[in-house]
Order: sequence, then C-alpha cells, then structure tokens
Amino acid sequence: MRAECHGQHISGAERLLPGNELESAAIEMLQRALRHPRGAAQKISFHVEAVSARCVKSGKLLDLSNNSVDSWPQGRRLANRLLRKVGIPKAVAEHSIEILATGAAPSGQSMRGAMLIDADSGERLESDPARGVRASRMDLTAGCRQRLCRLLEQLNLNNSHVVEALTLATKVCSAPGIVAELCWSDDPDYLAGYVASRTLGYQRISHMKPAGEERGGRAFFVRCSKEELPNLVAWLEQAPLLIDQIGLVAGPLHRGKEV
Ligand code: WAQ
Ligand code: MG
Repeated sequence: MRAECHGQHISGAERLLPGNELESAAIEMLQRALRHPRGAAQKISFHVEAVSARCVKSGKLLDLSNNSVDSWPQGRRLANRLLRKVGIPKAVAEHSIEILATGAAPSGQSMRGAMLIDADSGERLESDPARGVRASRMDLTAGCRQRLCRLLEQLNLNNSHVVEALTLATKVCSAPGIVAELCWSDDPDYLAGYVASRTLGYQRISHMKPAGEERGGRAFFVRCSKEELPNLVAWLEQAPLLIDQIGLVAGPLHRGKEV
C-alpha cells in the first residue's frame, strides 16, 4: 500500500499473506492510510501480486534489545557508536545520520524507501534518491506474530511500528551484502528508531528525533561490488521471506546512561 498527499509520500506498508487473508489486510491498510498522523491521503494505491509458495523462504526474527535514552542527541550518539561497532567508519556513520536528519530526498523531505550507502566510502548508491529502495515481500506467520506480541507486551512495546520494523530489519539484515541498517520513523509523534545487523540484532533506541519532526528514514549499509548491486536490490524488493521463529526480546541496556 502507498498513500500520498499532493505528490508527497505519507505512508506505505507491505505484507506477505495467504490469499484468504488479503481482504481483511487490505481493509486494515486502507484504514491506516486514511488516518495517518502525517496527514489525510489524497491518493492510495494497492499493488497485489501472487507469489509462488515454493519461492517463500522461512527465517528467524532478529533478537531485540531495548535501549532507553533520555534525549534524541543521546540516541543519535548511541546509533553512531553501534554503527561503528559493525565496522562503519565514524565519518560515514555521522554523515548518514546527518542526511536522515536533514531529509534524505532531494526535496529535503523523507524518501519513500531507503538509501543504499557504501559501508566504507559513504557513497550513496540508490538509483533514485527520492524513492530509494523499498524492502518488500516479508511478513510473520500468524503464530510468530502472536508470540512476538505477547513478548513485546511485557516491555510495553506492542505496537505496529515495532512489529513491522523488526520484520523489515530481519529481512534487510539477512540480505547478502548488507552490513547494517539505521532507521527512525517519519511519523511526527513516533520518536524511536534502531540500528540493526546480523551480529547486533535489532537495537531499538527510544529517542532519535525531536517531537513533531517529520524527517526520518532508512539507510541500508552495503558492502558489495557495483556489479552485484542490482541483485541485492532485487533481493530486497522481491525475495519473499516469511518469518516463523521469534528471537529474544531483552530489556534496557542503556537506560538513561550517557553514551
Ligand atoms: N523499505 C525501505 N524503506 C522504507 C520502507 C521499506 N519497506 N518503509 C519505510 N521506509 C523508509 C521511508 O523512508 C520512511 O520515510 C522511513 O523508512 C520511516 O518509515 O522499535 O515507523 O514506517 O519502536 O515511519 C522504528 C522504530 C520505526 C520502531 C520505524 O518507520 C520501534 C517507522 P516508518
Ligand atoms: Mg511512517
């Protein structure tokens, strides 16, 4: 689903579902597009495509750690430190945070998808800097969703932002050539974000921007040759992944601690 208002992206969502759940999922997505905190949609598009069950891979969710910070500057410093832990140079980490903070699209607004950033040089690799790359065709099985929601409940984190972001990050981090992901929401009232990688898991950070800020986005840090890039993009956008196992969900690592 994709919702726009006068050409500006408001929200998007992707699912991978058994055919008999399509109708209810479409209604849910329509309701969400109509009542989005970024504004009322003027145009809502649905794209529905059959995927052969044979092509669907299964997988396990990343482990989630919840880092509570006192302020968004502290959150961004923690994100920077986590990115460096997975080998992203300091200058590349800092620059990527700065780009998301100032609006990654050429218009100075949020992009519709993610930036692809060379993990060593910091060069932007996506072919369309307004659209970026949208990860798609990933979801949780009904059982996995139920187990995850029960676990998140205990941390007071059971909301659709967390469930969807954890699902997306799991697919992105399992892609060949992806080193890490950085994200924070573009919704003015949702201030959290995360850094994720295969080794770090999903490191949730409670504050990544000031209240009311609509600039947010995603950076996928890439280490692959230019020739391999189209395959990576095709994998992110098209390879179906249905997650059927949950990972660990852990409490705060950095509650109120200066980092
Ligand atoms: N693929 C690539 N980029 C995407 C996708 C996608 N499928 N969906 C959204 N984006 C980009 C796009 O630039 C959006 O502007 C930006 O990410 C933010 O999207 O643990 O809510 O849906 O509490 O606003 C993370 C923290 C919340 C969750 C992320 O993202 C938590 C969030 P949003
Ligand atoms: Mg949003």
